[in-house]
Amino acid sequence: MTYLAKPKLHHPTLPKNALGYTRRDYEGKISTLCAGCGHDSISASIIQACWELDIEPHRVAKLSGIGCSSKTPDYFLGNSHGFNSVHGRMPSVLTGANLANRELLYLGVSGDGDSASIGLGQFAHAMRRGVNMTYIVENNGVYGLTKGQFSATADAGSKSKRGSVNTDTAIDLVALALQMGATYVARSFSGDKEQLVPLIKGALTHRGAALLDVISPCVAFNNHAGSTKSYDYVREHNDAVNRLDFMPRRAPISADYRPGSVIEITQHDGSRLRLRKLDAGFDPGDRLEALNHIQAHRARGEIVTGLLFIDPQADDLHGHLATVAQPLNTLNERDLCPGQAVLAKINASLR
Ligand SMILES: Cc1ncc(C[n+]2csc(CCOP(=O)(O)OP(=O)(O)O)c2C)c(N)n1
Ligand code: SF4
Ligand SMILES: [Mg+2]
Repeated sequence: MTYLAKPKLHHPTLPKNALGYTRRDYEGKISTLCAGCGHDSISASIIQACWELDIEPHRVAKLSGIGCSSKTPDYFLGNSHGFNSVHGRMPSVLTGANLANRELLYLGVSGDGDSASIGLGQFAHAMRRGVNMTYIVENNGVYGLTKGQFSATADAGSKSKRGSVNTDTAIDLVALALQMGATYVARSFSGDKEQLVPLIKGALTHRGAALLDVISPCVAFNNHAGSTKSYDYVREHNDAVNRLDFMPRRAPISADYRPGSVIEITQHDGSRLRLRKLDAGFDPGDRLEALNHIQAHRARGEIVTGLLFIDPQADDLHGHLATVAQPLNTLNERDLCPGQAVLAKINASLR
């Protein structure tokens, strides 16, 4: 039950991060999702990533839409800002909040129904505008909360629990984000924490629109034979192009990587992403190659995971619009309302 608070007491020897917080300080309420739901594993990875990055919880704004996936922000970062919006409308609420205050870290959490069905337009526009955010889609191919109807990311030919076959073409949110200009695009699997945690860390430190599409099996409605979003199917068809290691700004450089199998990427904040290449020919700096690669593998029923595209020096919506750096609620009345003369000048410039 959501009203059940977790006990505050924890073992005194739990490891602490640089801020003196334990992992438990990044948890939320007790989850009410089905036991085994992939979404709970994603929440655990978000908690791990934020704890390891020494993020101050009050600097995070977590926003979501509607669905089992969109309920999850209640189960992590209980000391952060949160806004549970309307179905499919998280991206516009996040965009507005981000424009009002760029000093927070924006974490959008959504589902495949929330983002690829009712919210598809909002999803596309947030990506093309370059909103500085980490946008996580917990993708199970169904509307879990409303009892398992196919969502728009369900593969054509895949079967529902009752055996009906999906005849519609699937929307691939990774491909769409790449086309819309997102500057950090990755796919992962809820059951692969080793891959997912560093991908979340890379996204949280990226400036610009970062999309993480995480295949997250729904054990109640989409974990059977014939589903392409089940634990078994994803484990058997997962083709990882690379493995990411995240190094914060001042971490010492260790030399335990074979030259030629590693690419090192420095982001604008000085953090470094070290990519161990599993597919020697794959270049995450090439948007077109990423698109071709995922489409070619998709045709063979394979799910490509890893960091698929990154522009480490990308700019964001604030840079594009040259907005004021200060949060709007800290501006004084004179700045917010500069008076008739300024308004007349603006109006004249538009005539
Ligand atoms: C405007 C509106 N339309 C429809 C619904 C019903 N509804 C609630 S959740 C949901 C789909 C959720 O699917 P998804 O985003 O994939 O989340 P999941 O539960 O699978 O994690 C729908 C259609 C709603 N709440 N609001
Ligand atoms: S119905 Fe599916 S998506 Fe919702 S909590 Fe249960 S397993 Fe997770
Ligand atoms: Mg879903």
